Order: sequence, then C-alpha cells, then structure tokens
Amino acid sequence: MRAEILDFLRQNQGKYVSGEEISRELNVSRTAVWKHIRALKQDGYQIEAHTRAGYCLRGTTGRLLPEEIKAVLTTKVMGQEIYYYPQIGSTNNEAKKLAAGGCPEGTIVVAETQNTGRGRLARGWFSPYGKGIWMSVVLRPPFSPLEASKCTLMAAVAVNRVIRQVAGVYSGIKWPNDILFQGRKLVGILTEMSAEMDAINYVVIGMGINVNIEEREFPGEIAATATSLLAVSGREIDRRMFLAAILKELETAYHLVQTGGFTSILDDWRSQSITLGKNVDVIGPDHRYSGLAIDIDNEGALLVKTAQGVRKVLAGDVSIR
Ligand code: BT5
Repeated sequence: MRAEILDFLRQNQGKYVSGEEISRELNVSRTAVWKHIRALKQDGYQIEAHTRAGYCLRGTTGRLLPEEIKAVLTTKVMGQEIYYYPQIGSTNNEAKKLAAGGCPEGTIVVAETQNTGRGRLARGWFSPYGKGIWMSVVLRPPFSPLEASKCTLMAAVAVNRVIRQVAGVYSGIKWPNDILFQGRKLVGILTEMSAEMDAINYVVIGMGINVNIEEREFPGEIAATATSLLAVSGREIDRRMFLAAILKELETAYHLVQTGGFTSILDDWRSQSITLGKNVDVIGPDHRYSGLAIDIDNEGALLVKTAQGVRKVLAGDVSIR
C-alpha cells in the first residue's frame, strides 16, 4: 500500500492531493494514509502536509531504498533481490549470512552507514551515513576456488569503468583491488569466499565507494590518503543511478567471465592499472621487498621483478614508490 500511495503522489507530483482523495482512490482508510505518509517521510521523501489541501510530494528520497534502485535497474541478475539497511554492522557479514542461507545469485545488501565496516586484515572502513555506496553482492561462480580472484579483478574493472564513464573521473586500479585518483583511495573492495576443495559455495564482493563525502569529513588517519567523487569532481552524484550502473557493468563483466572471456577482463584490468610499470614495495606479514611490477597472471597474482628474479604476489599490500 505504501508503494501505491507513493505512486499516487508521484503521478500528482508538485500538486496537493487530499487524504480523502487518496483514501477513496486507493480504497484505504484515512488513518492508514496518514500512517503511510509518515513512514514515507521517515524514509526521506519530501512530502508537504497541509491541513486542508492535503499532501504534496516535493522531492524524492535521497536514500538507496530498494524500490528506488529497482526503478532504474536494467539488470537480469544483479540486484534482483535487495536487502536495505539504514544502518548495519557490515554489509559483507549480512551478505555472507544470506548466501549461507541460500539466497539467489545477484542478491545485494546495501546500507546507508556501517558501524563496523571492514577492510582486509580486520582493518576498518569509514562509511558515513548516506554519503557512499556501501554494498555487498553475492555470487555463485561455477569455477574452482583457485579462480575466485577473477571476481575481484572483474569487480575492480566494472567499478572503475563506471567511475570513468558516469562520474567523468579518470581513476585507476591499484593492485589488488583499490581504485585511486591521484594517489588517493576512492574505492575499496573486499572479496570473501566460502568454498569446498573443488567448488565455490559463494563469493561476496563488498564495495566501499566514496561518493558524496566532503574532503573535510574524512577522519584524520585517512584524510591524506582518501578522497571521494564529490571531492574530485566537484559534483554531487545520484547514488541510485551510480549503483544501478555498477550492477549493470558487473553483470556484463560476470557474463563475460562465465563464457570464457576472462582474458578481455584481464586486458582491461591491465590497461586501467596504475600499478603495472611502477617500482613497488611489497609488504607481507613476514617479508618486505621492492621491485618492478611487470604484470598480473591469470590467477590475479602480481608479478614483481626483483634482483633475485620474478616474484609472485598473491596477497598483501603493495605501495607504489
Ligand atoms: C579495503 O580494505 O579497501 C576494502 C574495503 C571494503 C569496504 C566495503 S564497504 C561494503 C562492504 N562491507 C564491509 O564491511 N566492507 C565492504 P583495505 O585494502 O584493507 O583498506 C582498508 C584501509 O583503507 C583502512 O585501514 C584505512 O586506512 C583506509 N580506509 C578506511 N576507510 C576508508 C574510506 N572510506 N576511504 C578510503 N580509505 C579508507
């Protein structure tokens, strides 16, 4: 009923419609109309209420509500099921629970803010309310666990394409899965997996995209290393359109990966990379070395040419010199 009332207000956008009219047209009590309007306002819809004239929809919500996302979604799989939370611990944790419970491939979890958003290695992820896209996507890729990093590379390529095309920001991919602009981080991706020896149960791709965060809002510890699309482009971005564009691009890339087209994703990754061709420091839990980043292989490992030969970096942090 809430959706129907919203539709009715939309059809009359900018005009007042009385509670009585809504109640008559949609065959619902006046009290119910009032309650639904109140809920819609709580969801951020700008509805003016006037004692005699009734209600008038002045503007849509800026939130990432499922019905708002669905209205602009053009995918067949990604985002067909949407779990939305104004506030959550971590969207990745929720997505893993849903995936373990058997949710369909393409299910997404979106939140306005995360209290315990995670990076890799138990690092935190700053996720201020309504300012970013904090989202996790559940995939069930039909390949072996050894190939799981295809999902990470594919996600980085898809998000980077959308940033370049939709936001007009010429960002690049830093191995393994950060998206940077002029050395500052715009996006972090956290891929987590549950697998048997030879098959993947599910992969959760968590994306943290800094969209409309003002430069001054970043906390001290990341103020010098993080940035947002707003800070870089000077424009606010419609998160709903952006999210829909990412899901579309991800679906196209995933289809390609499943139909034997991974090499073209890899080529895109190479051409969008800001790591390849640079001197890097590789910092692992028990090692540290430097060399020239020369390529990535089919498993997504970074190949670093050192004085001792070419070393394969599977995990860890790489900083560009
Ligand atoms: C990442 O880890 O970059 C992966 C981040 C994934 C976040 C998403 S949000 C939706 C989903 N749900 C989750 O709980 N997580 C995923 P890593 O490479 O380890 O980088 C983490 C480091 O980036 C932190 O230690 C900070 O230094 C920095 N950082 C934290 N928040 C940031 C932000 N909003 N923008 C840029 N840098 C940030």
